[in-house]
Parts: sequence; structure tokens; C-alpha cells
Amino acid sequence: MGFLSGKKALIVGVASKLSIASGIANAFYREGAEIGLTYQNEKLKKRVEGFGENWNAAFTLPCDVASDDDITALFREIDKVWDGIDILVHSVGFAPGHELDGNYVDVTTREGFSIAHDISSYSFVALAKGARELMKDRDGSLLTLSYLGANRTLPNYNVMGLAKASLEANVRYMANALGPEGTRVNAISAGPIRTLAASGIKNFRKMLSENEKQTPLRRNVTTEEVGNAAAFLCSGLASGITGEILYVDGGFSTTAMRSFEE
Ligand code: NAD
Ligand code: 0WE
Repeated sequence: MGFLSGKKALIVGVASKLSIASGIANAFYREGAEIGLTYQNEKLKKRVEGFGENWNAAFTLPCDVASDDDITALFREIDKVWDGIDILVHSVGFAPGHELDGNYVDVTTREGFSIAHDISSYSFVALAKGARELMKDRDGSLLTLSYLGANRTLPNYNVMGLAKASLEANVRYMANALGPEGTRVNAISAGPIRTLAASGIKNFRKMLSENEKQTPLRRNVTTEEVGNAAAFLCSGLASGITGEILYVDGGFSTTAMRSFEE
């Protein structure tokens, strides 16, 4: 019996088999969780429904996190099939492409700033609001995905860094607000991984090979490794952990200079 058996897990953010959310769904499914999925738009519907079949998903429903109506409709539908939700995974991030290419001060706009923070940070508490009644008093667990750009600068991450800093503060405030009803809230700060969201980024392959050299484990992390850490954090094994940012980055964030020896 897996350590998530009997848990009902809603996973938001599957777009391809490479998605971090797919690594998480694989680990949850292996550990016995019942899975529910959402997709962002009609373009992704068929594909995400296909993944749903692999994980025996209880449902695959639409949800654009920019829309309050979508979020309301999502939880109304879930209420019809599940008596509650034990786990909610938020694996969503977005800024307009032109914000992620060039000098931060030059390329950042009011509109891009607003979209990045809305989709990448606000949407986490928006989903928590929608799920709140269904998650109450059942040792529920919320999880989101962050990146080191929240704390350190790097080329081109730009306004996404601010949005991730906001997301990490969101984790702490949500943990404090929902703790009294038994709901935990955490984030995983993952090292760089080649996914759809990364494929549009200039020099991403170079960043992956540089990251490999500087990381204590001398390799990049995988969605499987993020999935396993996610399964732990969302399980009873992590019952004392909330408001935490867990690094799954091979140790990269602990270093200040890469080795030139090899
Ligand atoms: P991905 O492209 O597979 O996933 C991003 C998801 O966000 C997609 O499923 C997309 O449909 C969804 N999304 C975007 N806008 C949305 C909206 N308005 N409504 C609903 N869904 C929306 O890429 P990924 O790398 O798996 O990204 C998942 C999370 O992991 C993001 O928060 C990202 O910032 C974070 N992260 C990624 C890396 C990396 O290097 N890939 C590292 C650390 C953290
Ligand atoms: O959070 C991310 C990427 C999120 C992302 C990606 C895109 C590409 C397509 C958000 N918005 C968009 N908008 C698009 O139009 N990561 C952690 C991956 C990532 O992105 C980087 C990185 C890393 C790592 C951008 C610059 C530098 C490093």
C-alpha cells in the first residue's frame, strides 16, 4: 500500500509528459492517490484527458486560473464527484514572453508585471479559496512550484523572479491562515528542468549544462525527483511541515562558485 493511498489529489498544471505536474502525478499515482486533473484551454483538453487515462483520473476538467468563473465552476464540479480534497498541487507559472528576454529594467511593463503576478502567485491563493471547504479538517496539503529566481537574480528570469518571491510569501501567509483548519501549505523550489515552459527561454540548454557543473550532485534534477519530494510533502510523512520552501535542486542553491577541477 502506497503512502498516499486513499488521498484525493487535484493536480493543476499538466501540459505535456515533461511537465513537472506529470512527474508529480506519476509519483502520486504510484503511491496510491486518486487523481483529478485540470487543463488550461481547449487546445490542451485532448492531451490532458489522455494523461488522465494513464493515471485513472476521476475527472479532467477545464480551468484557466486567470478566470474566477473557471475556478468557481471547477470546485462546483469536483464537489459532485468527491466528498473532499486532500491534496492540491499548483504547478502553474506564466509571464508574457517579451518580459523574459533582456535587461530587467528595460523589458518590464505594468501589464507584464500584473499578468506574471496574477497567473504565477495570486492563482495559488485563488485555488485555495475555491478548495477551502472541500479541504477543511482532513489534514489537507497544498503545494506549489517555485524557483531560485525568487531569491537571486539571473539573466532573463526578470519579472518571474518577483512573481516567485510573491508566491513564496503567499505560501507562508496561506500556511498561517489555513493551519488552524489542519491544512498545510508548502513549495518545492526545483532546479532547472527542460519542460514546455523552459523551451521558450533563450540559452536554456546552456543554463542546464552550466547548472550541471556547479551543482553538488553534478547533474540536473528530474521531474521524477520533484514528484517524489512532492509525494512526501503532501503525505502524512510530512505532517509537521508547513510554510516551507523545500529545495529539490541537487544542492545548487547552497553553492557560491562552481568547481573548475573537472
Ligand atoms: P509546463 O509548461 O509543463 O507547465 C506550466 C503549466 O502552467 C502548463 O500546464 C500550463 O498550461 C499552465 N498554465 C499557464 N498559464 C495558465 C493559466 N492561465 N491557467 C491554467 N494553467 C496555466 O512547465 P513546468 O516547468 O512544468 O512548470 C510548472 C511550474 O514549475 C511553474 O510554476 C514553473 O515556474 C515551475 N518551475 C519550473 C522549473 C523549470 O526549470 N522547468 C524550475 C522551477 C520551477
Ligand atoms: O518558471 C520558469 C519558467 C516560467 C515561464 C516560462 C515562459 C516561457 C514562455 C513563464 N512564462 C513564460 N512565458 C512564455 O511565453 N522556470 C523556472 C524555467 C526557467 O525560465 C527561465 C529560467 C528558468 C530556469 C527564464 C530565464 C532564466 C532561467
